[in-house]
Amino acid sequence: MSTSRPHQIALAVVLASLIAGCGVDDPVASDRTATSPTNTTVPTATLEIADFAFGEIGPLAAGTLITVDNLDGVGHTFTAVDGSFDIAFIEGKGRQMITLDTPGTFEFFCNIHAFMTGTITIAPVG
Ligand SMILES: [Cu+2]
Repeated sequence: MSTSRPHQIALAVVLASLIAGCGVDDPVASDRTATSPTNTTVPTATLEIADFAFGEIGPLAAGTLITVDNLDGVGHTFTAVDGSFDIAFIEGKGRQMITLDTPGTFEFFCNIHAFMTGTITIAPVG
């Protein structure tokens, strides 16, 4: 009978430390929630790839989060001619994201199908 007591005490200690752990974590979680509104102000844009061609993408503000959406069944890359950015592989029907922070006009191409080209302009913020 009394042999089960140490078990119960150990369980109680584990539960108490788990509950205490949750109490410590909660303020951190609410801090993260409090800072999230600033994250939602990041501008976003989508660049589609379809039929072995890049779609149009207008001038974007520096820091825009760009989703490159590959609608083709084969892989492509999103590669700057000057090497300033490179998504080395976007699988067929896949998508990847990249943030371009440096203002300027950049020519890009697909490193697998070099005939796929485009131009993107990144405008300075402010
Ligand atoms: Cu390609």
